[in-house]
Amino acid sequence: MKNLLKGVAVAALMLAPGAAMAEVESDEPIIIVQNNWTSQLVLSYVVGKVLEDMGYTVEYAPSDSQLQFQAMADNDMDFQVEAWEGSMKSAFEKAVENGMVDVGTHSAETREEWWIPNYVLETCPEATNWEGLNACAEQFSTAETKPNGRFVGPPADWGKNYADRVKSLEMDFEAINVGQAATLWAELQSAYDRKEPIVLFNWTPNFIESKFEGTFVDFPKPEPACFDDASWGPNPNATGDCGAPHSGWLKKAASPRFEEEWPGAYAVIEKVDFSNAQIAAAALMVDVDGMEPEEAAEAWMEKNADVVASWTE
Ligand code: TMO
Repeated sequence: MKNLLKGVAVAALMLAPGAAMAEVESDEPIIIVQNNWTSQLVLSYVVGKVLEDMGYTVEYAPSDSQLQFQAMADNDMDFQVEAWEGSMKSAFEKAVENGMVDVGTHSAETREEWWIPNYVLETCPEATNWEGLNACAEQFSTAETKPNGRFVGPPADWGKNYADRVKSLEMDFEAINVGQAATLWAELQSAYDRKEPIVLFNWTPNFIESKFEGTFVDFPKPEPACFDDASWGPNPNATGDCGAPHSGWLKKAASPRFEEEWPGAYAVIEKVDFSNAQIAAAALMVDVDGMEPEEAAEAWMEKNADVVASWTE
């Protein structure tokens, strides 16, 4: 018993210098939001680990991609590393009106949209455009959607626009939404192996571009009027008859309490800035190399040690 206590005391002494170095403004946990796609999970761990190394207490909490922003405005969650314009703009902007903090825009340029593998162009050469794609809708039909084509749509919390477009543009498609990202890739792989026509939701930066050759489908470019003026766009009787932005922003968001409670950590999240290549690499480590997101975060930090160091300078 005595020896055990002695051991504990020695361990405590050994920890002491580190603990002293790691003095932070508050031990209250910083709650980092986790979503349901890979790069977001990996990069959340990257930022979380940097903050933990500085001595902050970090917790992770899964959240819906739309509801997360109001939760941050309410100080129920504290940080989101990847807010995407295409799927989250309106929920993001509403939450900013309610107090959520826009912590700035990454260098990365993003796109979320209907997407086809390039071999599809052999049988439907105009499919890079929504009207051309629609003309070949039957090629994409399944037993479930016949005679309409099937659009393999995103999980519900990535927004309704992508599926609703079928209605507002009166397309001969039916959106069949998946429950999780992994189903998108399984559908793509199985079609790809057999060179079968497929159109699915995809985004960039992602691991997809290093594994599959493909193209986004162009829809009418979005303008605010597309969503509040029915007369705008190809369908004079419907709103939402447009696509997602071709070069969308990627933002960081924080709770109103963040800067006050953890100013040293806030200085870090302000500096965090990911490029397209850095985000794609994070996804690839998991979706191609098979790492767990947390393990991928460690590997990512090793590869990008200079980037990580620049956040805490
Ligand atoms: C929200 N996402 C990046 C998966 O399109």
